[in-house]
Amino acid sequence: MDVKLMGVVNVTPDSFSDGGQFLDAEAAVAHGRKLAQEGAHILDVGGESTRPGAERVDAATERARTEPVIAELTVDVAQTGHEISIDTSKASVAEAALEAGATIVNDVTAMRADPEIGALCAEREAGLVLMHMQGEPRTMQADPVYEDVVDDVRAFLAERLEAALDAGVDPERIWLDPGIGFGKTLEHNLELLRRLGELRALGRPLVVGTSRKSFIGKIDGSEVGERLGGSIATSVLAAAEGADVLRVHDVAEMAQALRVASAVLG
Ligand code: PMM
Repeated sequence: MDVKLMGVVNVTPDSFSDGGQFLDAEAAVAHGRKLAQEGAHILDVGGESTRPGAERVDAATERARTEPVIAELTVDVAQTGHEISIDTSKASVAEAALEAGATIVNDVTAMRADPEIGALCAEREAGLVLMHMQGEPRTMQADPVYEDVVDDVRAFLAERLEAALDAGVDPERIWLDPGIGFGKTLEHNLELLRRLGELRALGRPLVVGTSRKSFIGKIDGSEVGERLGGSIATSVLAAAEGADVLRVHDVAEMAQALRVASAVLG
């Protein structure tokens, strides 16, 4: 399994998984360094929570949270070789992040919130992660409905991939993500993980983020801080189904799980 790890560095007061922990820039930088040393290939820095029900943050706040953290983490890149992504849906925040040293934009709205993100990535030769979400974070868990969740997600990602190519983004630098937990019931999430391989037909590498998400708690009643086992199980299975990048909070544990799973599979 040749899979890369994207380590999560949330600089937000309210992310569902680690909200408030790293709001302080110095703490976020220290956390990012730790994840890089543990083997993260990409550090995903975010300044706006996308948790279900979250309110939107203005661009200035988001930028003030993320830009200094990215600038600091960029200094280490030569040593650890990681890339930095900015988890944002706003072109102005993405632009500041790319200026500060990020090389990938991770957009959970797949350029729907701000179409300028495509042109920006094209111009700066940046990578772009396009994620599926039904609805928006404030309302997405209300009553998600699909005809066939895998077919619907695949059609959406195919359309967004075309839009990114039309904007001039380098085809080799586009990743696609089914958006586990974004406008999906437990069954939808499980179905997507089970049939993840079908999304390979899109011809682009897949990013998958299950880490600490609430669907794990729906299975066994675990609280957010008690979901490492479920995060590992779903991530290893996603890797076996063909995920190329796993977005995770616990990099050291996930790296070990993947090493061992790879050794067993041979
Ligand atoms: N999940 C969250 C935030 N950003 N980006 C991508 N590409 N994929 C995800 O699954 C994803 C994301 C929510 O998790 P967090 O609040 O723990 O960061």
